[in-house]
Amino acid sequence: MNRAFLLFAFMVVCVTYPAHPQVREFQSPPTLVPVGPQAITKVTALMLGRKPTPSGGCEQGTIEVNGRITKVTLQEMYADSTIFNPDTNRMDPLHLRTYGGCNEGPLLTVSPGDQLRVKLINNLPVNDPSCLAPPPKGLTMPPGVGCFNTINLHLHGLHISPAGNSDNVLLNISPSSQFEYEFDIPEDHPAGTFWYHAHRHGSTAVQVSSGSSGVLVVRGNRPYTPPTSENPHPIADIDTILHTADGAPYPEQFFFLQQLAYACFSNPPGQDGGPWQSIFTANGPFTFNSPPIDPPTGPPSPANSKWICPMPDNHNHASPGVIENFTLQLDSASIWDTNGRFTSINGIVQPTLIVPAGQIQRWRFVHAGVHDTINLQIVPAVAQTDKNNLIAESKFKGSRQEQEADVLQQCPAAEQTLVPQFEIASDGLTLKRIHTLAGRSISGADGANYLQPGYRSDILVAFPHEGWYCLLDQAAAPGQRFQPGSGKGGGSGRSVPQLLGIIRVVGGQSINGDLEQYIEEALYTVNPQLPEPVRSGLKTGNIEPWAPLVESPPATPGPQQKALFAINASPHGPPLFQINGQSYDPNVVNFRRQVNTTDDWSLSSIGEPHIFHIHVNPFEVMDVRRVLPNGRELSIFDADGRCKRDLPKDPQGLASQYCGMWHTFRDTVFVENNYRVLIRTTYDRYIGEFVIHCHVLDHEDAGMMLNIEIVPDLNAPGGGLGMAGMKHGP
Ligand SMILES: [Cu+2]
Repeated sequence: MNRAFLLFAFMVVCVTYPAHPQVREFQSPPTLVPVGPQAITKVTALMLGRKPTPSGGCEQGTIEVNGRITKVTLQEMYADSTIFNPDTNRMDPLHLRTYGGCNEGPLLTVSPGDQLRVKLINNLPVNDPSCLAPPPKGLTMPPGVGCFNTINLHLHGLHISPAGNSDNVLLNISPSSQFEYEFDIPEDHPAGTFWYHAHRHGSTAVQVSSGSSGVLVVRGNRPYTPPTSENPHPIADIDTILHTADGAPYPEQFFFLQQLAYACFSNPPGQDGGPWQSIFTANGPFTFNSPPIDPPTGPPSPANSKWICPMPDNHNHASPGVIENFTLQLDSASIWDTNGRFTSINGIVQPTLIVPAGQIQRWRFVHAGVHDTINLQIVPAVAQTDKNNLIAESKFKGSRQEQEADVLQQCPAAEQTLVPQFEIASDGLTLKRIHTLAGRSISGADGANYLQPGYRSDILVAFPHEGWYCLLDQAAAPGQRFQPGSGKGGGSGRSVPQLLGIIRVVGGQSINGDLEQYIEEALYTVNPQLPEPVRSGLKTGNIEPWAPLVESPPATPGPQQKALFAINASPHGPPLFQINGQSYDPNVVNFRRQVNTTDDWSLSSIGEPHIFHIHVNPFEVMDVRRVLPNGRELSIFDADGRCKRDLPKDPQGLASQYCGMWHTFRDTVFVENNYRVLIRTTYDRYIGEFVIHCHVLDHEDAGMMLNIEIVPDLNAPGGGLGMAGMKHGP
């Protein structure tokens, strides 16, 4: 399509559909201020193909690109901002720990072979009540949780060194100090969608649910090259084939999905800095004396009612929305179901995105939330004229529960009308086949894109006709959700669909016929340089030449590794969050393995689902098995890797989100009760200590994490590290 026409269409849109005061425009992630000799070039590059993002007061960081070295300054700081609350139809004030001042950290972009240097400046106050022993009354926390002003930085999904000043999550960066990270991205690193976030044990959940996270994109320009006997699978980047006929990359959009768990606290006069003991809720103050939060059923009480932010006056001293009390705000399986907060996109609740019909776009989704499963669907809205503007017509008011009827009425999901999502990468890694999520089964994996905390999904999407569309977090069966509580698998409360965003399709060209064919035909047509049959493979969704990982080496002989997630009762004190019966101890190495070996791991959960994540190396999903009550295990896949249709009925509903995962490579995976997930991972290249953990980050903080150490040679003294007998300190 002609770019001048698109520009014209865009201008027409702006003139014809002025932003309604209540319409919140979709925004791309914030970007850093370019400095240094190449600043002008960088600014130009940043503006290409994308509207400049209003800084929103978050210019508290810089980027300097000098050849292969990208220097970034990130400030961890308290910042005052706002977020829309559909419940009250106004902006709630926020006072959160952020990277640079926005609700979402700045977009970072690197290329394979780059060195990314991040100067992480911790500008949080030294005075940290969560770091006192014991903490103030009402701020009690599980063992290991606290010191919310101590930070570090993790690049999630990157294959880089976990040691020293690289992706080392065992560092503590104290308030009022700074540290310079050097991340060497290897030349052969896959291009894809990754993210970065705070990862200091004990403060991870508080900081990430406060917005200390952002998108990290690795862009690649390595074209397809034919295999040779020496290099049977040369690396090639899918970025090189996703373009229009005139060579312009498909327009891309980032959807950084956050679950900011802010609450407004009642503080005594003159004590703006805490002590964070009493949350304003619709049913009165929620304090450490309130009844337990779980389960969310039963009569309304402060513990299971929505949080409110009253305007401060002489009678109340309401704080802005903060995240300061781990136990009240995060340490509950069901709190996100009832607290009234909405999943946001790039820091905005229910934004409206404008796209032309017929245009193929690349959408990059990152689940940067802490608690809630997101079940993505795109459906046409019922209201289809500007007069019936979904927002202006006062639809979608109230809490998620109160909006449910409007969502169901305005955004009805139907098999025939669901807009298909063509997934090309999961967890940043290009798939071997395009995974079509279309409307054959509305509640099953065919119709929805299940994102669990930590997941990424890159899709190609094209809208067939002008009109309004809803981006939904669709209601999901209990067995597909993270939220536990029943003791029998996922899903405590009733799952409620949430409107995540609105898509306004204007201009462009309608598509008649099959969307899958339209996209695959487009890929075929615009890439004439590719040899047959690689090129014709695109017509059937075969993208294996651009998949960075195709097959793991066989597992090294030896015992299989296992990770059994369970919350275990403690004889004295709060429940223990454990893997293999062990709570996290930073001084213990739980697994020691040799570099360049390959292990099979068996993952399971008891009591409620958890989310497995391993640093540094991705894994291949080898199999997913239903575990029947008699202990028998049945693979959910048939010989072709498709989900079997004849499995015995699962009372929780088949966890069909696994259906597309057969032999895919990922770094994070949902582990549902009564399932066993079998994975294979190679400890490739890097030595050092890193972690596996549950990506429900409050579980991680509370102990659901283990250390793994990769050594040069298990048979050498000390695993090959240090000199034998050498003393380390006193
Ligand atoms: Cu967990």
